[in-house]
Amino acid sequence: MRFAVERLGGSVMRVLIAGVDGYLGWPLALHLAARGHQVFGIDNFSRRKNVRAMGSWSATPIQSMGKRVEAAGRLLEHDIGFFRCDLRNFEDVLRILRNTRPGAIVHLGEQPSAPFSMIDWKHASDTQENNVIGTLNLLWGIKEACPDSHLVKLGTMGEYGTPNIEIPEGFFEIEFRGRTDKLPFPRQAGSFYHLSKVHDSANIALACKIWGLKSTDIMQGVVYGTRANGIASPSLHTRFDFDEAFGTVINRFCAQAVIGYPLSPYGSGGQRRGFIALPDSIQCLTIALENPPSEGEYRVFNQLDDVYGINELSDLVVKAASEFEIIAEVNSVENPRIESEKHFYKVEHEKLRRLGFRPTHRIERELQIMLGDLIRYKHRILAKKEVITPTISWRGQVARPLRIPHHISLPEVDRKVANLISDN
Ligand code: USQ
Repeated sequence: MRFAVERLGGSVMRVLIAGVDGYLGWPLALHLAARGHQVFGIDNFSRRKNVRAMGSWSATPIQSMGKRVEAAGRLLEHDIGFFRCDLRNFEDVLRILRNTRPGAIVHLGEQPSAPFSMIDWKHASDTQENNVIGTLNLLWGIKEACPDSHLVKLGTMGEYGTPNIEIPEGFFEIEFRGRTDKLPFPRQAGSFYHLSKVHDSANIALACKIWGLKSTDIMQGVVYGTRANGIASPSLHTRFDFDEAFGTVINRFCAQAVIGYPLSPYGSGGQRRGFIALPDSIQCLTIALENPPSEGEYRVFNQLDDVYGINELSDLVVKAASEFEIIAEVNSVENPRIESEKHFYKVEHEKLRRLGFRPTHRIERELQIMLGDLIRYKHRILAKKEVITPTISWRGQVARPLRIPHHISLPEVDRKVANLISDN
């Protein structure tokens, strides 16, 4: 079906979210719909499959996509369109872009876990194929179907690594042997996952340069939290992972505290990273969408609220847990990754603030909200507690036998996709 392409008033847009079933995708869909945008989502449900393959599940019980869309309609009067689609299938991507003709596309549809990409060659190559080819297909699809639309692409702060100088927003002035230039800041990724996003960035910059597309490449820090605007009822929950591959560090620390499992800083815990709470990530993506770059522009935003050390975070979670009368212990484990544990880390992150980004809460408040929510789902974390201990090693050895089958393919292109699209 071809959607009616009526003129939308003011700054209201048709927005296509790739990865709408994910941790960020679903709350972003609710938030954008509440702001009056016409929202369509696509997903291949690989996140659900891959978390299942890790032997885990979301601590917050989440609904099927059909029920999510139905609940958003019933409870919030949002009309969110959905297509099942694998971004690796170019014909399907092109057909959806032609039918929906979005003014903006938010690309969150990638395999997001560094440990998952380090399991073995199969997971490394599946991650890079899914992420790099998926993004390349979107770029070619946009060129063919909707070259004026704005691509908001989720990159990662991990593209830059941890250099011994301040990290600028994408580009820096450099003087070398008497000449100066403004160049992309060097990328030094630490996993095959993070490196897939480096490749994406290079492809997007090229597409903007040669075809005049416009894109915002978001270098996002580690996200944490259970809530965002619009999650008005348990049937609208977003997912919350805590396993060693898909759980990010603050989320894992909170889940660990709730079930009385020691918090797990890796190594000496001196690693420093940028962090942003879930509602603030949604706020920033919305700001990027509603303030597009000009034609042909490739711009980079560093999207984070603040920088913390891992030990500092475990202290904050211990303190927040004590307010719920939970005595959380900390027990650092041998670092399964190869990364600096003591390093300089300073990040420029002004562009989003200049466009109006204001953090919703201090981290202490966000931790209270998270712990309060997770206590309700303690039984679900307890039921899967064996997925918490890290077993995937960057050195290629697995600390103990993996629970997961050795060669999990990301899902094959689902033949139902074509039917679903022609049905619509
Ligand atoms: N860490 C611990 N203990 C744990 C888990 C992690 O000390 O139990 C440490 C890691 O060693 C690392 C830091 O916490 O130094 C961050 O690890 P993470 O698993 O929270 O995040 P990371 O693997 O870097 O990836 C996550 C998301 C990814 C996103 C990235 C942003 O999974 O999709 O791109 O955060 S960033 O880290 O800024 O590159």
